Amino acid sequence: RDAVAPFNVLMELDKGVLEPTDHTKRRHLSDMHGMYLEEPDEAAGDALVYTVHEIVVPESPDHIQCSTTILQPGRVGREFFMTKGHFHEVRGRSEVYLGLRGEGRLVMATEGGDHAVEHIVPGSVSYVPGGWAHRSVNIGSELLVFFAAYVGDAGHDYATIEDEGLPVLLTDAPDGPRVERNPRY
Ligand code: M6P
Ligand code: ZN
Repeated sequence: RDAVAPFNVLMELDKGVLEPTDHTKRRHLSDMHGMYLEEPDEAAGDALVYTVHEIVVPESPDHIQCSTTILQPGRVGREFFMTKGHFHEVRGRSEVYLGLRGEGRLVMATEGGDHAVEHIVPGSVSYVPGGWAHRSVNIGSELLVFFAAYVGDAGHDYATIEDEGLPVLLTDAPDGPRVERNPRY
């Protein structure tokens, strides 16, 4: 068993910042090349899309990985800013999301092509069962902040959804956010 002593981390609820944080990853538009239907405007430069603060614990099923994600508001073409999205390498591993700030959607899909879309709002608790890829989308005009916890050895498989994406897209339509079929899927 990996020995980890009990510890506390303090989260700034509206910013998602963990203090202390062990590890921070930042994803810019250039990290998401080809994931949006359209290419970003040159004027957007290499904008920051999201930041993930992680609490690092051993990658074993005895542990629970925890992270906060801060998604910037924005669009590429008609699609809202989103995370890359992934399956778990160990497919059966589940995950829980707790919404803290802003308004988003959690898009989930199985390898068989089933999909589900849930709301992320302050206080929402979303359960992502094993076998469902998951991607979060900021449909609002402010930051989207949420906390995630998942089984320690889950791992991230980005490759499976990298080329075709998920069955549906979240787009900014005149009457509000719209769930559209993904023509590339
Ligand atoms: C959540 C969790 C993390 C994930 C992050 C960003 O915090 O699901 O495991 O890394 O969102 O999503 P992605 O890894 O798909 O870019
Ligand atoms: Zn995950």
